[in-house]
Amino acid sequence: MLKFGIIGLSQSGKTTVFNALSGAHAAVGDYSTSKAANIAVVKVPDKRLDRLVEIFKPKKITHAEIEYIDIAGMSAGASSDKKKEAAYVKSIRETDALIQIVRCFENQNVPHPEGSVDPGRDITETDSELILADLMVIENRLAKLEHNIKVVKRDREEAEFRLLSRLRETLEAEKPLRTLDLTADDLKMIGSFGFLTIKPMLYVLNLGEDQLPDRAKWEADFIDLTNTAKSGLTSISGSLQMDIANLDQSERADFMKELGIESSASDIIIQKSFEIIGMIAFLTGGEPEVHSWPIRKGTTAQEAAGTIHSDIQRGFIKAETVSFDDLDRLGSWPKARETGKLHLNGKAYVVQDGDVILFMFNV
Ligand SMILES: Nc1nc2c(ncn2[C@@H]2O[C@H](COP(=O)(O)OP(=O)(O)OP(=O)(O)O)[C@@H](O)[C@H]2O)c(=O)[nH]1
Ligand SMILES: [Mg+2]
Repeated sequence: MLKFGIIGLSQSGKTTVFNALSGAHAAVGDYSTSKAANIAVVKVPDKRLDRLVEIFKPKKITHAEIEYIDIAGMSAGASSDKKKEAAYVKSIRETDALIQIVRCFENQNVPHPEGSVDPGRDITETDSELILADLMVIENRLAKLEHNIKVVKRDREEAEFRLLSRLRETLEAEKPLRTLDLTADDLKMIGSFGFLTIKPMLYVLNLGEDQLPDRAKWEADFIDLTNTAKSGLTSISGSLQMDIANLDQSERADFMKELGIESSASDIIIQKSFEIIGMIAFLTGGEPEVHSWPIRKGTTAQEAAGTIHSDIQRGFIKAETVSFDDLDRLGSWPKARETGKLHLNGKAYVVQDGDVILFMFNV
């Protein structure tokens, strides 16, 4: 399952947003003395599943899921406390993508660790910690490579040296690695390092209720953060959204309407989470279950089969595929077959968003 880490300075509203996302009730503010990470699994909304339910009348509906981890707060200068920093970096290393909560709200009762509210400064600070951690990994590896190359010249090590030098330049210019255009070969070469700044990042401006009317202006101020496909930006009011998440389904719509809020935090953030990580979903349908499966763009049919079960991947024969739009229009699997909209794809077929697939396999 995809893991998203929620990071940001202490008291920026991480746990509040976590609760808003997951409907959980983790303690916030002064009550958040426990430093264990909060973890929640959240369903990804997908309207296409509703239509599949009409078509297949299944016993069970399963949404794609994302795991959110509220990573224990990093106070300013965490890097001076080696043990704390190591734990912080380790939890981040284990995630697939990051969500950075940026405090914009003013609140006299919640002192900012830096003494003032300054979102730009906080972003720089949080990003710099990650950049430093990556730089350290690169410096160590470069030193080793330099030594090795002196002893024996090896093409592979020289190529790695060149690539890492390029990454170092980027980091020294205080840019995260996600801003680089790296080839598949490059990524393979550096895959084992677990770089932090290469992970997709969603910046979430945490606005006070009073700042909500100026949402567009706040987002415009930070739009530069989204100059790569692997980063995104949104704004919400964390505490309002947490209240919304705590309401019953029936009260929720009215409350949101009253406040002029169109989408819930979970809808906004989950959607954006999916986008920055380059995720799509394929669907499976039948009488027992309709199911939405998250995969990365570019995943082949055989790899996609593996997300369901390793046996299906191993014994893969064909993937019978119809696009959601065709199935939606035609209304049934037999109809899709009759009209030639059902395609038999081999293992190298690149799965498209919304493909409805029936895997044929042999074990
Ligand atoms: N006014 C206002 N207060 C907020 C908002 N979001 C969070 N707070 C308050 O800020 C305080 C800190 O929120 P938390 O969610 O605990 O922050 P955190 O980042 O998890 O803090 P640590 O885990 O200690 O690092 C709490 O008292 C929240 O009620 C908001 O949108 N508006
Ligand atoms: Mg917290």
